[in-house]
Amino acid sequence: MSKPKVLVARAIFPESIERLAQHFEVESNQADEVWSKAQLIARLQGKVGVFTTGSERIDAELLDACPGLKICANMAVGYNNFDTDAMTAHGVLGTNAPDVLTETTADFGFALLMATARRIAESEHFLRAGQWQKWAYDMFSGSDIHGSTLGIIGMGRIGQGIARRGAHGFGMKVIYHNRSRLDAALEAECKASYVGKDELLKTADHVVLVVPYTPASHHTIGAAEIALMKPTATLINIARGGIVDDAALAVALKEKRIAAAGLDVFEGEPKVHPDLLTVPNVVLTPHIASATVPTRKAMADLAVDNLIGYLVNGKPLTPVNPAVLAKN
Ligand code: 8YV
Repeated sequence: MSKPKVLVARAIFPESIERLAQHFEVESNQADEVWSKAQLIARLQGKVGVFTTGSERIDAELLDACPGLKICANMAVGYNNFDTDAMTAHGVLGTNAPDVLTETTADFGFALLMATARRIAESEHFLRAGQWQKWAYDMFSGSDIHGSTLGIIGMGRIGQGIARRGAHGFGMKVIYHNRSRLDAALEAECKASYVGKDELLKTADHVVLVVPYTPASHHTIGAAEIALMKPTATLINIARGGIVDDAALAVALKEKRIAAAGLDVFEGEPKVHPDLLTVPNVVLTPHIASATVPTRKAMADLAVDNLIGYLVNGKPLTPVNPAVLAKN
């Protein structure tokens, strides 16, 4: 009997493909070509499953053109590349990769915060450019992390990880804003207090964004929100492009309305707003918050486990639209 066919849309660990090949006929993209939607649709013909990253958009147009598709397994915790309503309507399951990246991503959020507040990237560029001629009392003075107020917008698993690092490791006062308040035990463990969004923006020395992207969270931070922040504040976005209005942020950084920003995600990435590339007080990284070898392997493993779990055993591990399972 021939094996069911799956597509791996981007280059991935060879061992992930080997695991899939034990159960499926696999078409992969180890050349890591960036396929257009039409190319993705063409490759999906005859496939029952697809291994996606956050880059492939799965929407009604694609689903209409791929009637045999049963599951899209994302190697990402975020799944704003999925139109989950359309997927559910088409009976296509989506899965994501939660938990396995929480601590790695929280580490990175903290690293980006420290690099931004202590002007590490900016000063390193200065040194490399041969501009360091003498020491000066005010050279690259930044803002303190220890003892400062950390404001976290989006208090899911990664937000909680950042809160723990700030409160327990650096003696920070942690405030947070979230769609729903954490239960008292979790608040106590994270040493975090719930506040309204405006209060958080007004009082935090460092604001870290960790909210999922949805139409409702689009431009959570724009010019009006930046205007509430302290002129000495830093802003960190490890959530998704589109959570921050990048054009408004570039203006605010240029005019020093806030001290600095650290961005791992961008509106329309991999393109970056040109004005962000010219302001010195921003640290820019190419969407690498989850990028350690063990974590990326764990994320890939979970996506593979979801494909095998659903297509072979009928039991996906981390479905994002479980209504599809109820229908079957
Ligand atoms: C991924 C991420 O590396 O998991 C997420 O939501 O943003 C990153 O960890 C990226 O989406 C590529 O799949």
